Amino acid sequence: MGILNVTPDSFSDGGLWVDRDRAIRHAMGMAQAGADIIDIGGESTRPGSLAVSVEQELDRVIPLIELIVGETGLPVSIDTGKPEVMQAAVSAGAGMINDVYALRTEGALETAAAQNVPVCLMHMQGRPGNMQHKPEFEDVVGEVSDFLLARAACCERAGIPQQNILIDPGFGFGKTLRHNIDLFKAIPRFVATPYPVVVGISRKTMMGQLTGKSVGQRLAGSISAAVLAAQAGAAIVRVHDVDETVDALKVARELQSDH
Ligand code: PT1
Repeated sequence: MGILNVTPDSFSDGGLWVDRDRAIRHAMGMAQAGADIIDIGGESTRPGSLAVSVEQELDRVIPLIELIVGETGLPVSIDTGKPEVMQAAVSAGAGMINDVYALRTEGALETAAAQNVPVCLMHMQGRPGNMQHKPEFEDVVGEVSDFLLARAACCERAGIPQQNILIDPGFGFGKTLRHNIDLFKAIPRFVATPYPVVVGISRKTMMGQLTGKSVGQRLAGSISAAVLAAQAGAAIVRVHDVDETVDALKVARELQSDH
């Protein structure tokens, strides 16, 4: 899964058109490089980020979804917690909903169920604005796993078929380095549930903590984590660097296969 952030570039004076053109070229590049899904998000959820309005998010993502589905032919996933955006995105051609709030926003569960597309449920402690303030768990793997299974059960009760539900431990979302490491090592436990597992770790703070590198220097660390996640059974890895990650996954797969 290739990441396409469509949060405006404050350094560009071309407005939405320049950003749109750049976004489409980036999506085409990821498709060419072997992405299977493009994940489009119009609201940052990294630590300390602030919410944007429904109108702003719709303006950013909806015109792009149609273009990117048309140009790349790839399934597009919409990274949003807002029911209005979920609905409009699927109408515009998105084939998957990726919600870091795990459909807990008012109206999101019902709206997602009505769209008839796969949904990715992610665990987060707190909200993006405050989640890294003082993350605390007694048993991070148990708590994250209980939360995801409870949300998946809610989805099934709301009419989302089991085969349309994916789960994601939410690396970096209200977690210390220790929590993230414990969760990463427990990927096989999440894989043992009925739900395919999504792992998003690319360029995150934990990569910086493990390597001492700034955000632009975390490629090797991120690839290493993506390969290990896939080896542990993750179905989808959400990454910025599609070309490099696809190569790494191809090599790892060939050098490990029994045939
Ligand atoms: C993710 C994810 C996501 N991450 C899914 N969707 C982000 N399913 C957005 C940091 O520690 O992991 N899974 N959508 C981006 N969020 C973050 C969080 C970015 C933490 C950076 C950090 O640096």
